[in-house]
Order: sequence, then C-alpha cells, then structure tokens
Amino acid sequence: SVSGDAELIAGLPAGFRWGVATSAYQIEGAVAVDGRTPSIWDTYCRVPGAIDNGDTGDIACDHYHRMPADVALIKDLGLDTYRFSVAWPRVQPRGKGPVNPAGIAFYDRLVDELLVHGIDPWVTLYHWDLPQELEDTGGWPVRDTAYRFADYSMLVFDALSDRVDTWTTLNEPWCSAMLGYAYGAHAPGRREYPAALAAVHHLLLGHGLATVRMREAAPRKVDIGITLNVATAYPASSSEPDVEAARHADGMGRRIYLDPLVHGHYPADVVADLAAEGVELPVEDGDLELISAPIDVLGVNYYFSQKFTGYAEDGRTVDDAGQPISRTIPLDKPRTAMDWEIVPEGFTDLLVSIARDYPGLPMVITENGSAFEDHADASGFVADTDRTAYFTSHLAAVAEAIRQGADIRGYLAWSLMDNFEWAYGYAKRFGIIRVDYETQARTPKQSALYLKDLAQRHRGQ
Ligand code: PNW
Repeated sequence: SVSGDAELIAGLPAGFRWGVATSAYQIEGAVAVDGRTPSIWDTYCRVPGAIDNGDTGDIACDHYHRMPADVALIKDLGLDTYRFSVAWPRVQPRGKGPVNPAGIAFYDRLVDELLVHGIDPWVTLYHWDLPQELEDTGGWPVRDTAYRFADYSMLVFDALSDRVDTWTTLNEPWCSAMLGYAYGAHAPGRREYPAALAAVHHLLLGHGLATVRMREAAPRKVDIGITLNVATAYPASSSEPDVEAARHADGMGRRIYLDPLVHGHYPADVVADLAAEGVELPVEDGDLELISAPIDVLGVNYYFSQKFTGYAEDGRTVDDAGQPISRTIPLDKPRTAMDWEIVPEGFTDLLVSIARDYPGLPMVITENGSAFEDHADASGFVADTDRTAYFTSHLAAVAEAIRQGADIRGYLAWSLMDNFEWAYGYAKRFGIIRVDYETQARTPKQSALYLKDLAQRHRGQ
C-alpha cells in the first residue's frame, strides 16, 4: 500500500543505497570470447543431469555483447548502485599469470559506462566461476587456491581501483564450499565432506590475503568486504535437541564465517562439533590474523530462514554414525518458485543478531529477491505482484532491523534481470526485468517500476 510504502521509506536512513546485482556467469554468455577459458561452471554444465533442462551459461543474457544497453536499463530505473562480478577466467585465463588485456577491457568499459550514467560500480571478485585449471590442481580444498585468488584479485584491483570504490572479495563462500564440495549441487559437483571444510577455510584465507593486499595497494579510501548468505535458524521447540540443532545450523551457516572474520577465531562450539565428526579445519599460523583483517562492509544476502529439529522422524536424536540429528522442518509459510519459504521476520531477526554479535560492522543487503512463475503479456510485461510483495515485506523487515539498531546502509535487489539460475538453469526467474531468451528482449516488470518509485521517493523525502 502507498501508506505502508511511505512508512518503510521513512524508516530508511538518508544516503541509503538502492541498487541491483548480477553475476558474471549468470548473465554474460560469450564464454569462449576474447581469451576466456572454461570455469568450473562451464565444465559442470556439461555433466549430464547436473543442470535442469541441460541449460548452460554459453549465451545466458548475452550481456557481454549488450552491456551498454543493460547499463541504460539500470539508469532508467533510477538506481544508484550496480553490483556485478568479474569472471576470473576472462581476466586471468589459466588462474595464474599475467592479466588478459582483452578480458579486463570488458570490465574497464563496464565501469566507465556506469560512471558516465552516475551509477556506483560495486565489484565482486569471485562469484563462483573458478578457472577450471585451478580445480584440476585441487580447487578450494587446496591451500594454493587462496594465494591464486589473492594474485587474481590484485590484477583486477590494479586495473579498476582508480574508479571503483566498493569491493567484495567473495560471494557466499558457504555455497562455494558446501554446495560445490559437500553436497555436489553446484560446480564442481564434488561430495567430499572433509574437503568441503578445507574449502571453507581456504576461501576465508583467500578473502584475507586479498583484503590485506588490496588495502596496502589502495590509491585512496576504498570499501572492502565480503558477502555471506545467512539466515535465521529457528529451533522447532525449546527442547534441548531442537535448540542444539538450531545452534549447530547457525554455527555452520553463519558463525563459522563471521566469527573468524570479525573476532579472529572459529567458534568453539563449531570446532567441537567438527572434532566429533573427525574433521579439523586446516588452520596454519597467521591465517586468522589475515582472515580477521578489518573490513568496511558486510554484504548480506538473504532469501529465506528455516526451522530446525534435533529429532529424526522416528524420534531418535542421533544418526547411525552417532552424530546428533539436525534437520529442517517447515515453518508453514508460503513459498517461492524455489520452494523457499517466505520469512521476512527471519530477515529482521538475522540483521539484529548480526548487529548484536558483531557490533560496529556496517551492512549492505547485497542480494534479496525471489523467483515466481512469471506470466508475460504480449508486450513482454510481467505484473509480478508476488515478487513486488516480497520486496515490500523484506524492505519493511530491513527498516524494522534498522529501528532495532542494526546499521544497514543499502539494499541491492537480486536480480537486475532474469538469468542463469545455476542448477535450475533458466527455468527460475529472479529478475526485476524480464528476459525473453528467444529474442534477448528486456522488459521491466512491475517490481522494477515499484523499486524505481520507492528509490525515487526515498531520495526525495
Ligand atoms: C545466491 N541456498 O545463491 C547467489 O548469490 C545468486 O547467484 C543466486 O542467483 C541467488 O542466490 C538465487 O539463488 C544461493 O541453497 C543459492 O540456500 C543457494 C542458496 C542460497 C543462495
């Protein structure tokens, strides 16, 4: 409602950023152009059955060839920030060695195009497209990959830091480590549990190495941070097994990243849980100093929250291996097309808990959004009232967290346009702009016009 919108606008601070986000592999296409080599996602998309409908990122939104028109769309929406990621295999094709001039030139042009239109570029250095050659030598479970990431980061930083103020090292290391190396749901599709925990540590180490080196080399004040996908883990009841299950989930999803980043040590309860499973994080002397190098901003990606129980369906509280049960059960909320429950109050609770546990760390919502079954009319327009309502309720949740004391500096919607939704291919649409994959036509949806209006009214108030 208009008055509800007025209330949420009034709850957002002056200078609050409004923007949209994308990532390289999900939109660019042009996978074999200008010296780009395959990433783990190009390889994974060729694994039979890995991606719904056999989709790949080969063409995606063809953004590589349509970049100026796509930037003009952001401008038309009146948004002030565009968060995009740099494809490592474009910039440094073999994962090591010198910069590929033709590859970095694309991002050079993109940054200039954004600046000409008054849009603030926000660079994510790694949104999951590891050069395949680095996976062939072990990938993130191998320590050397962290050093390779820092070297690559410096190539990008040297090329763009004269014009780019805001830098994110990693997007969602939980997804890289757990979906990629534990659950086999994302590239590279491995199911190796101790290796996945090594990946967690080496991702964080790569973040720390890159952060320290970028800070040293910065030509002026820049903001550096990391983006995490985080959620509230609710216990199903106040019973000890349910509370334990939620604690475990929160430890593995949120605190295993934030504690070392902010406090300089892994959480003791998580270390104990892992030890009980016979797993140890491969921490070496000095790693935690690097990982806890100060950051300027925490990127928060929020989609849903979950409820956890410590009881199996048969009532047992340990599995066959003697490990405590921790499994999700429905909150009984409406769901998106991803089957993710819609839990805006979990967003407020999450942001308030981060503000409480990690005080003094400014946050920006670097992704929030939803996939629904879109129905385009003959002109390509989508009246996405469900996605619009998701934005309203989640922006209200952000405003409520701010009211409760959380320091939140901006909101970037996922995503600028429909794109390659990883293992779901093109079937799941998160865009605020419709993409017709036959013609590559772009049409702003109702939700895009809604966010445009909110941003404009907020700025004008
Ligand atoms: C994020 N989960 O991925 C990514 O940053 C985006 O690239 C992606 O398109 C977007 O969210 C929507 O999926 C996630 O299973 C993937 O909890 C999976 C999960 C969370 C985030």
